[in-house]
Amino acid sequence: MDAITPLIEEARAVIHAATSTAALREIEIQYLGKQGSVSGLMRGIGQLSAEERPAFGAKVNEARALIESELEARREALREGEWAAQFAAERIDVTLPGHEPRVGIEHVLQQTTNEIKRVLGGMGFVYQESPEREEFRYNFDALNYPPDHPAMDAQDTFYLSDDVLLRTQCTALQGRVFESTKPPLRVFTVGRTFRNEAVDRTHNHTFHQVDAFMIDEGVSMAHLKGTLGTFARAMFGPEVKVRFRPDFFPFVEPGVDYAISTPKLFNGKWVELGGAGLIHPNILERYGIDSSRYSGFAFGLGVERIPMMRYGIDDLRYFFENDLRFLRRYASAR
Ligand code: FA5
Repeated sequence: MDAITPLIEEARAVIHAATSTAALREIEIQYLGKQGSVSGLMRGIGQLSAEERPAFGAKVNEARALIESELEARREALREGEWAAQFAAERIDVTLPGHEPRVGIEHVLQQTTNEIKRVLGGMGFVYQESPEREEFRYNFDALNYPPDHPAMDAQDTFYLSDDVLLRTQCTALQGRVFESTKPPLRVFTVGRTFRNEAVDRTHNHTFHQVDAFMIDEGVSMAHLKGTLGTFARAMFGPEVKVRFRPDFFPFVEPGVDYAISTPKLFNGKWVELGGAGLIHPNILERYGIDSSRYSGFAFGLGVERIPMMRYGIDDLRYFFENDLRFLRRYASAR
C-alpha cells in the first residue's frame, strides 16, 4: 500500500494524545510544515509516472485536509480547558480589600504657621511673603545696625555674595514694607531664617520666625504687651503667663525679650519665644515717617518654639529630620 494511510493513522494518534494547544502547534509543523511529513510525500511525486501523479497528488491533499481538520477539532477541545484554567488563575477577587492610599499630612510647623496666620490675621495684621535670600542692607543696614556693630556677629549667616545672604531674621521685611507703604500699617510674615549656629536641642542653622510690626499714631508698649498677651493665650491657652525683660536689638527702643511659661509644661519654666520692642525712631525717619506723629512696635518669634512649648518637644532638630513617626504624632494635633 502507499505510505499515505499509515501516516494519517500516525498523525491521528499523535493528535489525540496531545494535551495542549502548544503541543498541537508542534505537531502541525511536524506533519504539515514545509519540512513536514506530508510535504515530504508530495516531494516524492517526482518518482511516479505521469499517470499516477494526479491521483497521488489528490490523495496527499486529502491527507493534508484530514490532518488539518483533526488538528482543528482537537485544538477546540483543548482550548476550552486551557481558557478555563487561565481564567481560574487570573481570577480577580473583587471582594478583597483595596490598597489604602497614603494621605499626606500637614507638617506640624505648617499647622503652627497656619494658626499664627489666623491669630495675627484676626488682629488686623496683613500677611506678606518675604524672601529667604535677602540683601545685606535689608537684613542689617535698614534695621539700624551701625557698620561692623557686634550685634551682627550674633547673627552670622550664609553669604551668597558680599551683599546677598540668607536672612537671619524675618525683621528684614520691615525696610521693604516701609519703602512702599505709608502708615498706618500692620504687617507680618512667617518664614525660614538661617544662621551660622552651633546646632543643639534649641538651635538649628535653619529655623522659622514670625515677625510682625505695626505703625500708627500713639502706639506704645501697652499695645505691644496687649498684642503679645493675646497671641500667647490664643496659641497656648488662658493659663499661660507672659514675661517681658529688657533686651537689646538695634532696631527697637526700648527692646524686650518675650518669654512664656505654662504650668503644664517644662515645670512652668520660662521659655524665650523671641524679641520685641518699639520701632527705633531712626528707622521711621530713614523711611520718611514722621516719628513725632507715628510710633510702632515690632516683634519676632521662633516658630519651632511654639509646638515645642505646646507639646513638650525637647529637641527642635526633630522638625527637620522628616521622620514619619514624629510627623504622624502631630498629624492632627489641633
Ligand atoms: C531676632 O531675630 C529679632 N529679629 C527679633 C525681634 C523682632 C526683636 C522685632 C525686636 C523686634 P533673636 O535672635 O532673639 O531675635 O531670635 C528670635 C527668636 O528666634 C528666638 O527667641 C528663638 O525663638 C528663635 N531663634 C533664634 N535663633 C534660633 C536658632 N538658631 N534655632 C531656632 N530658633 C532660633
